Amino acid sequence: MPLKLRRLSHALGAEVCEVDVSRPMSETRFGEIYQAFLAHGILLFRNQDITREQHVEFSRRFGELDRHEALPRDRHPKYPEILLVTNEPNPDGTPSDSRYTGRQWHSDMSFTTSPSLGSLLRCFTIPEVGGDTLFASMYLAYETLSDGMKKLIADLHGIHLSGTRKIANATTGIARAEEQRRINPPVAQPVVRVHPETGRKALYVGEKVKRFDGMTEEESRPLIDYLNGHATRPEFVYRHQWRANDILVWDNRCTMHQALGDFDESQRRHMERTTVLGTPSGYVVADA
Ligand SMILES: O=C(O)CCC(=O)C(=O)O
Repeated sequence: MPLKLRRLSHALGAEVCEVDVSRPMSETRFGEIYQAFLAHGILLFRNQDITREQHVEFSRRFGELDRHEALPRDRHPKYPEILLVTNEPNPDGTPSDSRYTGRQWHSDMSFTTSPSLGSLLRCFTIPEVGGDTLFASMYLAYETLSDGMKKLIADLHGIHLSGTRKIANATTGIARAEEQRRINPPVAQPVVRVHPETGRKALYVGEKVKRFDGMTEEESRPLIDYLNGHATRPEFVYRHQWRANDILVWDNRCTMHQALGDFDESQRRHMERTTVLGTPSGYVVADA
């Protein structure tokens, strides 16, 4: 039976219907899923009531998994391949470190020299309303730029910082951001990346970019803001409304995403992510 897909938006995304990711899957069937992943940028699997072991096992089909050495605070205590994105307080009652993860446009692990190929986020608990995630097609973002702009940005490198996030509570957020920057020095990434598998060019920016290498922050800011604003125009974006047991897989090489904080923070939102390692990209810079 051919793989059943339902497109999620004009720009990107498809739901894979009638597949249980915890069941044994042939190479042929996984090959079809992987081709759909390359074609659509994000894939949604609904109703996946699976164990953490099954989440990790299915993720490994996409490639070697990150053990999240760069984000030690957010790792699951028993499963280093799983990263927590949760507002459930810690066992000692202190607020979770990861409760504001992803509240800015980004592509996972862009602040390292091996940025992620893809991520698989599983939804456990979602607030009554809100807590959606936005995804943008960075292929469309690049392809719709003028020839002049494409020429201007062709050789630019953006300096990506870890731990730059919009935070409601400055106290815990600042300590965390400082620790993350100690572990992850700034990394310059090409502003235009060629997708290693599809060969298509994609814009590679986001809100972690502080400036362009060789330019001041003041000089860089207007162009960074322009590119981020252009990339996240509504016509390039899919907004995902989560249900418990959704698994969403995204290709970090041609999409970026942002978790929205538009929900009642007294309600629980608990997600768990695996991160597939990508190919080397970018270089460390001494000074951001
Ligand atoms: O919680 C979400 O919706 C997205 C989390 C996120 O941005 C990430 O895992 O990189």
